[in-house]
Amino acid sequence: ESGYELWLRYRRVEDAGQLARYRAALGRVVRQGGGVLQRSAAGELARGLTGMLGTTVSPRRAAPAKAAAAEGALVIGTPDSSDLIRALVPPADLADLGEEGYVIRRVTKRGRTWTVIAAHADRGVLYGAFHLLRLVQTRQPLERADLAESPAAPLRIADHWDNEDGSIERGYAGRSFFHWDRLPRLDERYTDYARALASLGINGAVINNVNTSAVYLSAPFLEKLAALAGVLRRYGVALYVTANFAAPIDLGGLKTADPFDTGVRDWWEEKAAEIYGKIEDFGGFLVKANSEGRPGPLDYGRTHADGANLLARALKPHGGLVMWRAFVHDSDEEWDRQAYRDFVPLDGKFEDNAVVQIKNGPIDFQVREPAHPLFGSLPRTNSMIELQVTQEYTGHTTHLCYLVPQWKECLGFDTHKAGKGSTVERVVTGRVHPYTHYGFAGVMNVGDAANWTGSHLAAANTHGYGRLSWNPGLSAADLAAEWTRMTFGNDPQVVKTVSALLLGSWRTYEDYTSPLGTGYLTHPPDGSVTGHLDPSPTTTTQFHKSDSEGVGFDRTAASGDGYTALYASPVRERYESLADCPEELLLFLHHVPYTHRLDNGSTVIQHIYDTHFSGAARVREMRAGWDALRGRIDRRRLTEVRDRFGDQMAAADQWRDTLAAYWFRLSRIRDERRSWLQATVAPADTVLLGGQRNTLPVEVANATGSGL
Ligand code: BDP
Repeated sequence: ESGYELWLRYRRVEDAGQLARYRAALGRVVRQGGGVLQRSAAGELARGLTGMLGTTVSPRRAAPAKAAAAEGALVIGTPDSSDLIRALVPPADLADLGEEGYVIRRVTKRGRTWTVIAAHADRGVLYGAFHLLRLVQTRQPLERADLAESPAAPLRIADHWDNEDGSIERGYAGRSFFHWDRLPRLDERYTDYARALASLGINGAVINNVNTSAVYLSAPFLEKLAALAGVLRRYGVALYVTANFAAPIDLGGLKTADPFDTGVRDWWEEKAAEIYGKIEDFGGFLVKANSEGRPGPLDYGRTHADGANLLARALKPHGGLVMWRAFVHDSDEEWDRQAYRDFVPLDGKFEDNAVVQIKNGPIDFQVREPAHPLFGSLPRTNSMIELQVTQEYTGHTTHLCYLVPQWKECLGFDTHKAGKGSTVERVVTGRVHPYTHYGFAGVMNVGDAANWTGSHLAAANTHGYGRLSWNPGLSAADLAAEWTRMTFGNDPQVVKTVSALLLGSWRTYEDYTSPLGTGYLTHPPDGSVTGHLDPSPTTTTQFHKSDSEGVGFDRTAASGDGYTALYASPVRERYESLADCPEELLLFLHHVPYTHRLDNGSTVIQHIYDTHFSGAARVREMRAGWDALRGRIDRRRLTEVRDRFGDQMAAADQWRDTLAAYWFRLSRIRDERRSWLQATVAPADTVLLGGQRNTLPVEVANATGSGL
């Protein structure tokens, strides 16, 4: 198998009894009306059920005749489009589910039993259809099915960092599959992508990079966008683009992009009208402004709110939205505090169709960061969270790093900004402050690779992101198991092994790369794909502040940069205190001597050595675990994943050796548990045990090689 089908694999049900029960319940599909989204729902059910039931299932308009009634039927639709639905599900049961929610239920009426997917609107029917398919894919019994779902947030967006030349910024799964040279000509992959998004409940896609030129807003491009929007629309996905703030200059020939200039305002209004003339359900703009050299309102002495409102007002008559990114920074020193400093004073100044999009943490998608202090700090400004699905700092496609546990941890973080219980999850699902727009954006990890994500297991992150954006209450363990079942089948051994591999992978990656919140240690991007992948601690000391005395970034109010003060009590005090601060964030928040003792009695330096070694060793165990699935997973995917684990083993060793040597060289404190130094350090440079530092210069030979 190539992996192209992702989690939408519809293999025949193996167990004969179960197959018979599914056939009886789902062998006929009745759809009586509805629009394009219901047609897509019916099409997907036909495809999925035909595959899984091993018999042709095609939707009909009429209920099966009495004689065939014993075989039952699946009925889908809305009360408006279907009298059967009206008869089977009381409208009151759908009333609170909104436009996107649905009910899946077994209903027995006048001696006949129906399986029903009912929703208030077609969009709900589509999501319900994918849910039902998921139930069958994961081989759940339907006999007592009775569930109602609606999404936690209205914005569930896939962000692409794709460029018009086909490259993808921080993309590791081949090149972009948005072919601007060929569009408006369409190919099948667009449809399959839209299916994959809809299956997760994702309802918007930003199809170009945050670092964008204005070309996407030009007339010829709008034709291409319209074609793409047409495909996405069939699956309920709205098309958005990132807008370059200087577009009035670059495209319109104006002399300024000042938000207070009437010519600029008119230009955006006309542009918005032009776009909606071509794409009636256009979602809106995402904007990166005044960050990393991008143009923005600050260039004209205006604020981020002024900039966002300029675009928001242009979009408002058409129902569009502006997602304005809070990822702003001018200097490394201020990086952790700048977004807070720039946005908090603007609270309440943004239009109600603008949303501030906040990365999960204050730095930049590191393996471990605290939750961004802006969450909960903008009670009167719509806010959404931005997560990174592509593994920019978490191993690209070489390392397995299942990020759902990381996202869950961030979402579960209690900001205390509006009292106890103001978790990030509740903030971005609009339950803490009365937001009108809120939700999730995920920077995607898909490209034109045969399996979409470059490495087969990376698709678990794509799936996990989408599912969490629908329901952030789902557990990482349930999502890992669900994805595994849908991707590799229901063999209990496979489900158990792959789930465990996924669930342990983030911690393992953290251990051999950057334990205790050390943070940014990767090679800066230099145009090559190894940027932000390989270890390079000496080039990022401004982030981890390691020196011969100690390690860690002092962000306390007492002696550091004051970052801890951006949190509410009691988080602030917990972070400020060396004794109380969560150990996994120790070096993110404090600068400590290498001999500082952790809760487990180890010194910081010893812990660093231990985790680098144990983490790298666990990658070997991961491959062994995977190997044990031989015969249970198709040969191609088995081999490709195995090869990937081989690459990860080598890379983990390189991380371990580079980092252990780096900190030894700085601290000159030797590893108490292993003898790797004795092999490489000349006897004259004796390194003292027991935390005492050797004052002699020590060269660690072969620091990055196998010599350790
Ligand atoms: C960083 C990426 C950079 C992005 C930037 C952003 O390295 O390519 O442009 O974030 O989010 O993680 O704007």
